[in-house]
Amino acid sequence: MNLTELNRIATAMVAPGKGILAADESSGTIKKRFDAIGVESTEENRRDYREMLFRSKDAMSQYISGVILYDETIWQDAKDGTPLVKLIEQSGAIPGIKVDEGTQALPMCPGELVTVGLDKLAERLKKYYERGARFAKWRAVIDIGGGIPSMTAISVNAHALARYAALCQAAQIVPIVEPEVLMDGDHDIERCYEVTSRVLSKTFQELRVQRVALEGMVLKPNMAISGKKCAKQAPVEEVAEKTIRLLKACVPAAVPGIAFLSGGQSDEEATAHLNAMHKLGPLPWGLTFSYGRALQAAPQKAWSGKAENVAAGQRAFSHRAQMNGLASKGEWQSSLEKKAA
Ligand code: 5MM
Repeated sequence: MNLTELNRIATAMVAPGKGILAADESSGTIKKRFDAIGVESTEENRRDYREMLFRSKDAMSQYISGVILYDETIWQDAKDGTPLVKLIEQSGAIPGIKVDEGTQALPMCPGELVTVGLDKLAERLKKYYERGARFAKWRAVIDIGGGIPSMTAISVNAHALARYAALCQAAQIVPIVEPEVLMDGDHDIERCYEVTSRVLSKTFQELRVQRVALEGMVLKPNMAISGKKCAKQAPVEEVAEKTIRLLKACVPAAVPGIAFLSGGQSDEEATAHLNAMHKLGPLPWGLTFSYGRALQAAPQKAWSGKAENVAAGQRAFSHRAQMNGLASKGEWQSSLEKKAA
C-alpha cells in the first residue's frame, strides 16, 4: 500500500470548492428516479443520462472532484465509443465505484439491515482499479425507530465497513466509508445526534482494529438533522453547529476529508447546511458534499429523457454543482439561487 498516494487522492476528493457526484444509483433506485420523470429505465437511457452529466464541462472541471459510479456504468461507453470513465478523467475528476451489493435483513434484529458484498471483493477491486477507479464507496444503513438501532446492527455494519476499507487500501483504492443514519423518521435532532455519535464512534473503533490508515480514507456521514416527520425542524444554524460539534467529537483529524450525503434534504437545504458549517471554521478536515439526490434532482427534471433537453439538464447540473462548490468554501448565499431561477 502506498499511503502517500492514497492520501493525495483523498485530499483531492475534498479540495476546497469541489465535491463528489454520487451517481451510483443501483438499478432499482435509478428506476425510481426515472419513473418520477416518466423515463423508462433502459440501459441506453441510463447511459445517455449519465453521459449528459459527465459531459457537463463547467460543472465537472470546476466543481466536481470525483464521481461515484455503479458497476454497470463503469463498464459503459458513451455514444461515440469513449468509455464513460475516460470522460470523467478527461474532465479532471476522479472516477470511483460503489462496491457494496446492497442490504439484507439482519438476522435476530427485526427491522434492521446489514450491508453485504465482502465475498470476492478483493478480486473485484483489482478489476475496478484496472478500469480506472481510484476510490470506492460502501454504504451502511442505520434506521432510527422504536427500540432501534440495536448495538448489534451498529457493530456488524461498522465491522463490514472496516473490512471493506482495509481491502480497498490493500488494493490501492481510497475507501469512502459511509455509515448513513437515515433521516426518515419522526425523531428530533438530539436523537439523530446521539445515534450518529454511537455509529461514528463504533465505526472508527473498527477502522482502528482492522488497521485502516485514516490518512487514506474519506468519511461520508449524514448531518445531525431532524427526522423528516419530526414536528420541530431544527434551523440551518442548529444543524450546522450540532453537526460540527458531533464530527469534532468523533472524527480524528488524521482523516483528510468528510463529504456529506444529502439523505433526502431539499437541494437548497443541503447547500445551506454545508455553507453554514464553513462559517464555523477553521475545521480539522476538508468538508464538502457527496450528494446524489441534491445534485441530480434538478437535472433529471430538466432532462426528462429528451435529447433536445440535454443542454437544459447540463445547465441545471452546473448550477447545483456551482452552488455546492461555493458552499464548500462558505461562499454561498441564497440570493445566488434566486438569480439562477
Ligand atoms: C446515489 O444514491 C446512492 C445509491 O443508492 P442505492 O444503492 O440505494 O441505489 C447512495 O448510496 C448515495 O451515494 C448516498 O446515499 C448519498 O446519496 P443522497 O441522495 O443521500 O445524497
